[in-house]
Amino acid sequence: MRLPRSEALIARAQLSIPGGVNSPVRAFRAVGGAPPFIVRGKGPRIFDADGRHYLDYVCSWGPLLLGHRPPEVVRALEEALAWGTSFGAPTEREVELAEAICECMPSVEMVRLVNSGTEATMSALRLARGFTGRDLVVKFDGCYHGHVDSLLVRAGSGMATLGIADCAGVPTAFADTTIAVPFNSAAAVEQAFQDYDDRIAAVIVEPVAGNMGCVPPAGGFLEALREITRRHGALLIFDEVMTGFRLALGGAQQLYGIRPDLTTLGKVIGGGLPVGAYGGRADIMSKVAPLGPVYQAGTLSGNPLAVSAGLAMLRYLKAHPEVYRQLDQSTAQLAAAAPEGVTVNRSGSMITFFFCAGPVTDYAEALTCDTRRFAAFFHWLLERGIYWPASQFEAAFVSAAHSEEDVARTAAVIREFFAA
Ligand code: KE4
Repeated sequence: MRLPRSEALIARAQLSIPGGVNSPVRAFRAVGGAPPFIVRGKGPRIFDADGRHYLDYVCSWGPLLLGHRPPEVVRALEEALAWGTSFGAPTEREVELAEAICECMPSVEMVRLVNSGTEATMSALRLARGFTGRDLVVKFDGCYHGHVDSLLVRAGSGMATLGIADCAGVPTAFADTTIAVPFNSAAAVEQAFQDYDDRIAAVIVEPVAGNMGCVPPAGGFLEALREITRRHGALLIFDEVMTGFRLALGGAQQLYGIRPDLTTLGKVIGGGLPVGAYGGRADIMSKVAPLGPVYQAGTLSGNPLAVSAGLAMLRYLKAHPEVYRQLDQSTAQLAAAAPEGVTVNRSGSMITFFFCAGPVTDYAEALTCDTRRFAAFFHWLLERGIYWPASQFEAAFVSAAHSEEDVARTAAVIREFFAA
């Protein structure tokens, strides 16, 4: 499929931006071809520089649970813009967003707003170390928690997409503070505590993994993490940057009934603008400056525009809980389009078609997939006006703006691929 304007734009972009993109997975390196340059979005659709449009199942990598330019968010932004863009001072609006997050996620007794998921996880790790006085952190192969130095170890998302095992530029001393074990293996976590016991500050996990493709937790896995960390005096951190407010109003922790010590958030809570957050037990959060000795700061943290968009999103979701049932039903329709020999994992409106016989319960199994066949799947969809994540190791996202007809057409195009 030729996209002359986008092809010219990516060539131009590469002269001033590494790879022509501001985030690696956007470069289409794993699937080939020039990425469409997007001009605008509306509802479930995005429109590119060559006049084509697509049903969008990337949804800005998760934030756009209500699709592009939902009226409530646009209105909130217009109102906020009339007052100013940034003050570097407290505002009532950021208190309202913090209160909304705490109300929806009871484990979050206090929360600090930042500007990205990476800032959230980086800060949560520092806080866990400061609170426990311990240095080591357990993470899971294939999970991705943003580009935090010490967490770029056996990470998923763009690192899996590009086949980067361990990131250059991360000092060995930093990487050595991370113990990476297989996802869904409580035994491996138990062993890590046998080996390093009172040196482990925290276990950080995507409660439903999305960055090796979608991999839900095995039965009892999250409960085991909760029990093991509590028994060893370590903190349990749920990285809900992707799952928070997407899988349920209370996130994965509501779905699975687990109360983590800390939670990190992003994506949906910004309504498409840059917001991240970390929060949890008040006794832990009380260690954060200016209350305590764990320092974290940010020029644009709690930015009035971003916070207004996020607050409008959360207020809408609180008033319309039926959205989650709709999202689940739409995504189930897509899952039903997969034939034998393809493994579909999904949780709520997160879904991945793995090109292997399966099951896919961890990173090692995800890596057995036929990524060339995934690339063919990706382009089959793109050429037919469906914009899917450009990597086997990413989750696709359905929005509330995708109509029954949109989803039915997408399922039909997927079926055609497998029948071809
Ligand atoms: P950001 O710094 O990109 O806002 O959030 C980092 C992050 C943290 N935790 C989880 C569970 C995440 O999924 C992410 C970011 N997700 C990727 C998509 N898999 C962002 C897309 C990109 O890197 O361009």
